[in-house]
Amino acid sequence: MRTQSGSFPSLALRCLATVAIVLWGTSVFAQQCTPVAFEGWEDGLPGGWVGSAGSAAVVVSAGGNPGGYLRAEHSGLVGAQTSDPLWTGDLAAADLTTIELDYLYETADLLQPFVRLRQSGATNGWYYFVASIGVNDGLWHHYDVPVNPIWTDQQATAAGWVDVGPPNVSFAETVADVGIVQLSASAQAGTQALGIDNVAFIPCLFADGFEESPTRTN
Ligand SMILES: [Ca+2]
Repeated sequence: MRTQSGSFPSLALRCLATVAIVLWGTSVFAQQCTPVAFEGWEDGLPGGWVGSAGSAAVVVSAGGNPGGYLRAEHSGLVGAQTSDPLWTGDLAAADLTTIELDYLYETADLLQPFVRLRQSGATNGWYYFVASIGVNDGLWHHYDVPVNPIWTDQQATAAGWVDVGPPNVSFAETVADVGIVQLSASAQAGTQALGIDNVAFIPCLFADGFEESPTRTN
Protein backbone atom coordinates (compact mmCIF):
# COMPACT_ATOMS: atom_id res chain seq x y z
CA MET A 1 0.00 0.00 0.00
CA ARG A 2 2.83 2.31 0.84
CA THR A 3 4.29 1.69 -2.55
CA GLN A 4 0.96 2.34 -4.27
CA SER A 5 0.16 5.45 -2.27
CA GLY A 6 3.70 6.65 -2.67
CA SER A 7 3.85 6.03 -6.39
CA PHE A 8 0.53 7.71 -7.26
CA PRO A 9 1.67 11.31 -6.78
CA SER A 10 4.85 10.54 -8.63
CA LEU A 11 2.93 9.11 -11.58
CA ALA A 12 0.44 11.97 -11.49
CA LEU A 13 3.24 14.52 -11.46
CA ARG A 14 4.90 12.82 -14.37
CA CYS A 15 1.62 12.90 -16.31
CA LEU A 16 1.08 16.55 -15.46
CA ALA A 17 4.61 17.35 -16.51
CA THR A 18 4.10 15.53 -19.78
CA VAL A 19 0.84 17.40 -20.44
CA ALA A 20 2.52 20.69 -19.57
CA ILE A 21 5.40 20.00 -21.93
CA VAL A 22 3.01 19.03 -24.73
CA LEU A 23 0.85 22.12 -24.17
CA TRP A 24 3.91 24.33 -23.98
CA GLY A 25 5.26 22.85 -27.18
CA THR A 26 1.91 23.19 -28.93
CA SER A 27 1.64 26.79 -27.82
CA VAL A 28 5.08 27.70 -29.10
CA PHE A 29 4.48 25.92 -32.41
CA ALA A 30 1.09 27.56 -32.92
CA GLN A 31 2.50 30.96 -32.14
CA GLN A 32 5.39 30.53 -34.56
CA CYS A 33 3.08 29.24 -37.32
CA THR A 34 0.54 32.05 -37.18
CA PRO A 35 0.35 33.53 -40.70
CA VAL A 36 2.13 36.84 -41.12
CA ALA A 37 -0.26 37.53 -43.99
CA PHE A 38 -3.58 35.96 -44.98
CA GLU A 39 -6.35 36.70 -47.49
CA GLY A 40 -9.61 34.78 -47.80
CA TRP A 41 -11.64 37.49 -49.59
CA GLU A 42 -14.47 37.36 -47.08
CA ASP A 43 -15.07 41.12 -46.94
CA GLY A 44 -15.75 41.67 -50.63
CA LEU A 45 -12.54 43.69 -51.07
CA PRO A 46 -9.55 42.75 -53.24
CA GLY A 47 -7.11 43.26 -50.35
CA GLY A 48 -4.38 44.70 -52.54
CA TRP A 49 -4.58 41.96 -55.19
CA VAL A 50 -5.10 42.89 -58.86
CA GLY A 51 -5.25 40.99 -62.13
CA SER A 52 -1.83 40.10 -63.55
CA ALA A 53 -0.62 40.07 -67.16
CA GLY A 54 -3.86 41.62 -68.41
CA SER A 55 -6.20 39.42 -66.36
CA ALA A 56 -9.45 40.80 -65.00
CA ALA A 57 -9.71 39.97 -61.29
CA VAL A 58 -12.88 40.38 -59.24
CA VAL A 59 -13.92 39.30 -55.76
CA VAL A 60 -16.76 36.78 -55.84
CA SER A 61 -18.89 36.52 -52.70
CA ALA A 62 -19.64 32.79 -52.78
CA GLY A 63 -18.20 29.54 -54.09
CA GLY A 64 -14.81 29.98 -52.43
CA ASN A 65 -13.14 27.60 -49.99
CA PRO A 66 -15.26 28.75 -48.24
CA GLY A 67 -17.09 32.03 -48.86
CA GLY A 68 -15.57 34.69 -51.04
CA TYR A 69 -12.61 34.28 -53.37
CA LEU A 70 -10.69 36.10 -56.08
CA ARG A 71 -11.60 35.13 -59.63
CA ALA A 72 -9.19 35.99 -62.44
CA GLU A 73 -10.13 35.69 -66.09
CA HIS A 74 -7.93 35.94 -69.17
CA SER A 75 -6.47 34.07 -72.12
CA GLY A 76 -2.78 33.27 -71.99
CA LEU A 77 -1.56 33.89 -68.46
CA VAL A 78 -4.47 34.14 -66.04
CA GLY A 79 -4.05 35.14 -62.42
CA ALA A 80 -3.47 37.88 -59.88
CA GLN A 81 -0.62 39.64 -58.17
CA THR A 82 0.09 42.04 -55.33
CA SER A 83 2.71 44.59 -54.38
CA ASP A 84 0.96 45.42 -51.12
CA PRO A 85 3.45 45.87 -48.25
CA LEU A 86 1.64 43.13 -46.33
CA TRP A 87 2.88 40.57 -48.86
CA THR A 88 6.16 42.07 -50.02
CA GLY A 89 9.47 43.43 -48.75
CA ASP A 90 11.95 41.42 -46.70
CA LEU A 91 10.26 38.04 -46.38
CA ALA A 92 13.47 36.59 -44.96
CA ALA A 93 13.09 38.89 -41.96
CA ALA A 94 9.53 37.60 -41.65
CA ASP A 95 11.04 34.08 -41.46
CA LEU A 96 8.74 32.88 -44.25
CA THR A 97 8.83 29.11 -44.61
CA THR A 98 5.62 28.25 -46.46
CA ILE A 99 3.29 29.91 -48.94
CA GLU A 100 -0.15 28.35 -48.72
CA LEU A 101 -2.92 28.84 -51.28
CA ASP A 102 -5.98 27.26 -52.85
CA TYR A 103 -6.65 27.21 -56.59
CA LEU A 104 -9.89 26.40 -58.45
CA TYR A 105 -9.52 25.73 -62.17
CA GLU A 106 -12.92 27.03 -63.14
CA THR A 107 -13.55 26.84 -66.84
CA ALA A 108 -11.17 24.23 -68.22
CA ASP A 109 -7.85 22.65 -67.40
CA LEU A 110 -5.09 25.20 -66.88
CA LEU A 111 -1.43 24.53 -67.50
CA GLN A 112 1.39 24.92 -64.99
CA PRO A 113 -0.31 26.84 -62.17
CA PHE A 114 2.40 28.63 -60.23
CA VAL A 115 3.53 30.96 -57.47
CA ARG A 116 6.06 33.59 -58.50
CA LEU A 117 8.27 35.86 -56.41
CA ARG A 118 10.12 38.71 -58.08
CA GLN A 119 11.82 41.89 -56.98
CA SER A 120 10.16 44.09 -59.62
CA GLY A 121 8.87 44.17 -63.18
CA ALA A 122 12.52 44.35 -64.28
CA THR A 123 13.40 40.98 -62.77
CA ASN A 124 11.70 37.79 -63.83
CA GLY A 125 12.25 36.19 -60.47
CA TRP A 126 11.49 32.64 -59.35
CA TYR A 127 8.56 30.36 -60.19
CA TYR A 128 7.22 27.43 -58.22
CA PHE A 129 4.89 25.30 -60.34
CA VAL A 130 2.36 23.65 -58.01
CA ALA A 131 1.20 21.22 -60.72
CA SER A 132 1.83 20.46 -64.37
CA ILE A 133 -1.91 20.63 -65.09
CA GLY A 134 -4.63 22.29 -63.03
CA VAL A 135 -7.58 19.99 -63.60
CA ASN A 136 -11.04 21.50 -63.99
CA ASP A 137 -12.72 19.07 -61.57
CA GLY A 138 -14.89 21.55 -59.67
CA LEU A 139 -12.75 21.16 -56.54
CA TRP A 140 -10.50 23.57 -54.67
CA HIS A 141 -6.90 22.40 -54.60
CA HIS A 142 -4.63 23.28 -51.67
CA TYR A 143 -0.90 23.78 -52.08
CA ASP A 144 1.97 24.29 -49.63
CA VAL A 145 4.94 25.93 -51.31
CA PRO A 146 8.21 25.56 -49.38
CA VAL A 147 10.42 28.60 -48.86
CA ASN A 148 13.72 28.93 -47.07
CA PRO A 149 15.20 32.44 -47.07
CA ILE A 150 18.75 31.13 -46.71
CA TRP A 151 18.64 28.54 -49.48
CA THR A 152 21.35 28.67 -52.09
CA ASP A 153 20.06 28.75 -55.66
CA GLN A 154 20.95 25.08 -55.95
CA GLN A 155 18.91 24.25 -52.85
CA ALA A 156 15.95 26.32 -54.07
CA THR A 157 16.09 24.56 -57.43
CA ALA A 158 16.25 21.16 -55.75
CA ALA A 159 13.14 22.13 -53.77
CA GLY A 160 11.22 22.88 -56.97
CA TRP A 161 11.78 26.59 -57.60
CA VAL A 162 12.74 27.71 -61.11
CA ASP A 163 14.97 30.72 -61.78
CA VAL A 164 13.44 32.45 -64.78
CA GLY A 165 16.00 35.17 -65.44
CA PRO A 166 17.54 37.12 -66.94
CA PRO A 167 18.58 38.99 -65.00
CA ASN A 168 19.40 36.22 -62.56
CA VAL A 169 18.77 37.39 -59.03
CA SER A 170 19.56 34.78 -56.42
CA PHE A 171 16.72 33.11 -54.54
CA ALA A 172 17.93 34.51 -51.21
CA GLU A 173 18.18 38.05 -52.62
CA THR A 174 14.72 37.71 -54.14
CA VAL A 175 13.09 36.50 -50.92
CA ALA A 176 14.81 39.29 -48.98
CA ASP A 177 13.43 41.96 -51.33
CA VAL A 178 10.13 40.84 -52.85
CA GLY A 179 8.29 43.48 -54.86
CA ILE A 180 5.63 41.38 -56.58
CA VAL A 181 3.88 38.15 -55.60
CA GLN A 182 2.07 36.54 -58.54
CA LEU A 183 -0.39 33.64 -58.51
CA SER A 184 -1.24 32.47 -62.02
CA ALA A 185 -1.60 29.68 -64.54
CA SER A 186 -1.54 29.34 -68.29
CA ALA A 187 -4.87 29.44 -70.15
CA GLN A 188 -4.40 27.86 -73.56
CA ALA A 189 -8.07 27.31 -74.48
CA GLY A 190 -9.12 30.93 -74.93
CA THR A 191 -10.46 32.97 -72.05
CA GLN A 192 -10.34 30.87 -68.89
CA ALA A 193 -10.79 31.50 -65.17
CA LEU A 194 -8.63 30.79 -62.13
CA GLY A 195 -10.08 30.95 -58.61
CA ILE A 196 -7.76 31.92 -55.74
CA ASP A 197 -8.51 31.62 -52.00
CA ASN A 198 -6.83 31.27 -48.60
CA VAL A 199 -3.44 32.71 -49.50
CA ALA A 200 -1.17 32.68 -46.47
CA PHE A 201 2.46 33.38 -45.67
CA ILE A 202 3.48 31.06 -42.84
CA PRO A 203 6.55 31.32 -40.62
CA CYS A 204 7.31 28.22 -38.54
CA LEU A 205 9.92 26.79 -36.25
CA PHE A 206 12.39 24.52 -37.93
CA ALA A 207 12.60 20.93 -36.84
CA ASP A 208 16.01 21.29 -35.26
CA GLY A 209 15.46 24.78 -33.88
CA PHE A 210 18.55 26.10 -35.61
CA GLU A 211 16.85 28.84 -37.60
CA GLU A 212 20.08 30.45 -38.74
CA SER A 213 21.93 27.32 -39.75
CA PRO A 214 21.94 25.58 -43.13
CA THR A 215 20.22 22.64 -41.45
CA ARG A 216 16.85 24.29 -41.92
CA THR A 217 14.53 21.58 -43.08
CA ASN A 218 12.43 23.36 -45.65
CA1 LIG B 1 -12.66 32.55 -48.84
